[in-house]
Amino acid sequence: MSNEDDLDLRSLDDEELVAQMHDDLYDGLKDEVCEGVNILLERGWTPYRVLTEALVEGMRIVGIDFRDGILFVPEVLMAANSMKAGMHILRPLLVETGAPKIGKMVIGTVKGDIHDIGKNLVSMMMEGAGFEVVDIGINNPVETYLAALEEHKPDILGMSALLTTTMPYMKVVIETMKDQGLRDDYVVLVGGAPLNEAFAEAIGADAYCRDAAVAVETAKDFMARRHNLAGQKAATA
Ligand code: B1M
Repeated sequence: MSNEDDLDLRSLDDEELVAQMHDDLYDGLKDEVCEGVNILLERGWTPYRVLTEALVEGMRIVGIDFRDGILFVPEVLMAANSMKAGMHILRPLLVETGAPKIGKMVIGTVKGDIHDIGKNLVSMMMEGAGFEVVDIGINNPVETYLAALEEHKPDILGMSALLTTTMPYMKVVIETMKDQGLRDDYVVLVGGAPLNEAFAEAIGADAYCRDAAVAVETAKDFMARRHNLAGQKAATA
């Protein structure tokens, strides 16, 4: 402890500690958030539980006050950086499962949109489930998506959008894929807070993924279908 006013996070029970971590995330206290993550891991929490209950829930609270004009961009950026620091500790633990590679995904946030926490989380969880993930970052125009598909030849294209103003750009990407005769070569999964199933269907995506866990399950499902199809074709050839 550096001074007498510092709170000893270790003295808190799990519930108090998680509540304190929500406060620390809200206040953009990166070191404290990281310390909390480490303490919960030491107490035997799974990385996924720390991620969802301490970090994602904390960011949900930040989102509400951002929406209501109580927090502004600089504060939210600090909260986001604290969340990223916590995710950085969890990443190797979520990713190193030793699972055999079951498919490949290119993922990126669409043009005009710089939100990347959710996308990063999806990437981590997908890697942990045995997918090879090529993350092309934020603010991607259609050309960047197409170049990444050409270069990496994935099974899945994942797109993320957090703004109602940027989500329509997903349609631009899908329509361009159609125009170039590429659409059916890939499974297209989309996600982000303002999306829903009806939107995904309307733009011609294969599925909407509500969160990272759903993204993993959906991706696995599509890979299994692809393998079954390939098996059937081989059997009838
Ligand atoms: Co922004 N922002 N933001 N922001 N921001 C939102 C999205 C907003 C809802 C806040 C609010 O008003 N309540 C609002 C959008 C409103 C709207 O469109 N109707 C908003 C706004 C308005 C803005 C600016 C315009 C603010 C301004 O400048 N005036 C600006 C836009 C910048 C831009 O992109 N051009 C802006 C900026 C920022 C920061 C830079 C400060 C920061 C981003 C930092 C960063 O990402 N590096 C930020 C943040 C942090 C948020 C909130 C608070 C949190 C987003 C987040 O990280 N959530 C957000 C409020 C909210 O969403 N409730 C908000 C945690 C994350 C784990 O969840 O991203 O939903 P999420 O991801 C989930 C699922 O959605 C899904 O799985 C993830 C994990 O479970 N998923 C996928 C996501 N992508 C997927 C892709 C897939 C599958 C699933 O592919 C297969």
